[in-house]
Amino acid sequence: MKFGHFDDEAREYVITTPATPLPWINYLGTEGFFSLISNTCGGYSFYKDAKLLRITRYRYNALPIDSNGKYYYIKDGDTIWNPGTMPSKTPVDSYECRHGMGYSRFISSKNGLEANLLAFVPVDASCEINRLVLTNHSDQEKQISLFSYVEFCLWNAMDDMTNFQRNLSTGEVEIEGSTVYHKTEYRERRNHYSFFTVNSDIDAYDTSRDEFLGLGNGNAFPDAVTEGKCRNSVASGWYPIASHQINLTLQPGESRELIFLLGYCENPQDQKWEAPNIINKAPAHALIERFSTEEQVAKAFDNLHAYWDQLLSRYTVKSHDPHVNRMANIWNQYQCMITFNMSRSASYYESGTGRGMGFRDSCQDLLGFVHLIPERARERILDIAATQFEDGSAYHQYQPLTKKGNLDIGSGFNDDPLWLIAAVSAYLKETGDFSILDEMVNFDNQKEKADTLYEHLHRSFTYTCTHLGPHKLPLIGRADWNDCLNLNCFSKEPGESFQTTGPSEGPVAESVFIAGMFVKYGKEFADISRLSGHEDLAEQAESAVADMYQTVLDAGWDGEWFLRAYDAEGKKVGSDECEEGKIFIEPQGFCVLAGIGVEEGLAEKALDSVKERLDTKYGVMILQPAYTHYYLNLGEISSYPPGYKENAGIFCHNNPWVSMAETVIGRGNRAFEIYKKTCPSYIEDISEIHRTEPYVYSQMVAGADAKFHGEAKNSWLTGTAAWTFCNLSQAILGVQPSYKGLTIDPCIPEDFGDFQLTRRFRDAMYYIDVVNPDHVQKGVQKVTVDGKDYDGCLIPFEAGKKEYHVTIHMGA
Ligand code: BGC
Ligand code: IFM
Repeated sequence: MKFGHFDDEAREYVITTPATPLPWINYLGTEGFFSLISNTCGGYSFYKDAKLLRITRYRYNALPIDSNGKYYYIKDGDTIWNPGTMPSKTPVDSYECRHGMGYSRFISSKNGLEANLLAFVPVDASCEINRLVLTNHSDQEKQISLFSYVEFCLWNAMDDMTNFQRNLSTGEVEIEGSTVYHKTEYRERRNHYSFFTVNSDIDAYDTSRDEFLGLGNGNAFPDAVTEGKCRNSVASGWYPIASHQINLTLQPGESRELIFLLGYCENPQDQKWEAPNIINKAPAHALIERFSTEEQVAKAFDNLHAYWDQLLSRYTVKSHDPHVNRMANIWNQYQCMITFNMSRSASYYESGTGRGMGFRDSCQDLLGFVHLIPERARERILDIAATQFEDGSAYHQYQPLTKKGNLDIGSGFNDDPLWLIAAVSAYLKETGDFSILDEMVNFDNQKEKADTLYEHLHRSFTYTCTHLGPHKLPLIGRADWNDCLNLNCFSKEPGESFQTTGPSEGPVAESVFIAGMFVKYGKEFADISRLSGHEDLAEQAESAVADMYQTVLDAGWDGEWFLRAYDAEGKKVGSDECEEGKIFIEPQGFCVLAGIGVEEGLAEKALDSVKERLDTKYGVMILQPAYTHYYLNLGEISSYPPGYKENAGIFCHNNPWVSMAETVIGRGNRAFEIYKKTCPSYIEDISEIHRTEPYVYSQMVAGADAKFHGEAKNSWLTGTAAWTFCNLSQAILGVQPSYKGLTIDPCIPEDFGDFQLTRRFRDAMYYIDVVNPDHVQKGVQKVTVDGKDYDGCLIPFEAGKKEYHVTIHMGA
């Protein structure tokens, strides 16, 4: 069952009922000012950091679900309704929500009045524009009152939810014409404020929530709206809001366009402490000036379109499969941008108050983003690397605003360092910009401790070499990619946090997954070293990688698949010997991706075992059999009921690893079969089972052991976005950036047919035609570049050459 449909031409998902199984959201904003917006107008805004600079308030665990947002109430006679239906939930006569690239549009009508609300954040301004067009389609004159509503958050969202003894006394606002300024904290910090304005005269306003809603009232039917009269209240402490009342008379057929603007302003740093205790309104006035006319707003919206046109033109596919085209050309890339911007901070499943940027998460997000805006990828890499410690280990998370490591979580996830190599190698391949390696980067953000980015990579690599366990496999530390595989926590008592460090952290548990990573990214480190003139280190790295390869064969192979780990007592995890958790997905995917066991015939065996033991119609599960009870020696993983999350859920993130691994051994049919199972567009028809947004990936789908097998959770912010984009674009469709050029070597299902691709690579455009007359799954028989036969699939990049016309003839 569907709750809408794709409009590929407009690059929108059109939701046709407000009653989606869960709020289906979108993100507005590209760099600083961001908003989350659901299909019923719920959500919130923040500037750069969802925890520290939260502009509007959201309520978690709220009833009704998703019941705070930027709302417009229309009072038409006795009827009160909202364009997105919330919060009044008054049934409307028609409803449509269109989520597009950086904007959302709500078109609904009631009693002959149509509301068309467009919400977006301009590409180069720190504000959200809400353009509301009201049209009277009835044959009677209408006299209506319109009320806007935003509830301000007192900036630090965590503090805002907890520290009431202080916060109920700090709220301050100021009203100037149609503009409500929210200036709480300005008294103390004098550096930022927000405002909410409209480009029209207003009849009244409110800034005190209690006055507007009425004491003890929810926001569905505010007293001021029911009575048709705002109180002109000026908040002092308590709960500051902004509401404008605008009374309108609309003749039959008449429209009225209103532009609401929620802005965020900062004072220049040097004014910070000298400014008197009144806000400097100049930046707000300048913003309001820029977006107060219909033409200006139309132009800003066009610019947003142009921004996305340009980004999405960097990689385009035309195949016979509409799902592939839609995901590759639109939604998968869009989600890669969102995960790059948000990391794991703000979604409807991450409150924006806990996790900020993840070291491993953001490094992986870069894999799917770097082709879009390489300059921002560069900047991000340097930020991430600056949270690394001198010994190569790293803070697991950091705060987006301060860019400082998160002390509460600390370090100790032993896969983290290697992800930095993954990110940097992807950047180098995409851009050829080796100068990044010479950038001086701090350790732990301390100026006195700095070295080149290359040296950071060297320390990442060395960290694994110097942290090997009894089998010479990498020590797992607190966990590897699988956060919940806490093999050193055997002495933890029930109720103790999994995240604490201390004496219970046993030193010896080992990870075969990290070994796979080390082989894969160790080779990259060797290549980077050689290409940047560190031949001695390249050779050392190659030899360490070769040793690890052998170690995996000796101590990491279980007979039919790769072992997962050894626990703190040296017992196997993910082995046929285990009663539960006999096989895990991660090492099968990653070891094969690293090339381990391909020549030895083990790769095929491992992937066959995955198909036999982990496959379901909704995707590949992370492990089997599920853990049915809690294991002290395994940690958080067994705390989940069977089938959920890391305990035998379908973790969408590592499905592409297995799909890509299949392409390593040339099985395009199977690679694509795996791709399809979790692909949003392919499973749109089962939205009532899947439940999360059908246009983006979710982190997890409940596995076969779960009561709600097939139900997804945690949409949007997941490494799945980047990895599936890599899988589809690089492994299946086969266009892989490499240090010297573009390698083109598709691995597709037999019946996939021919396809065309365009790919911007550095400053050139590649126009690629793939023909497959013999319907092979893999294999390139002939290559032509600009009409001339060419030897090999690597088409070297030549400086100055702006266009490449490539034909790839696949064949046996
Ligand atoms: C979750 C994991 C997550 C981890 C983050 C755990 O509670 O279950 O999925 O990766 O927290 O540190
Ligand atoms: O690898 C992690 C990721 O960092 C956060 N989400 C869950 C994954 C698996 O535990």
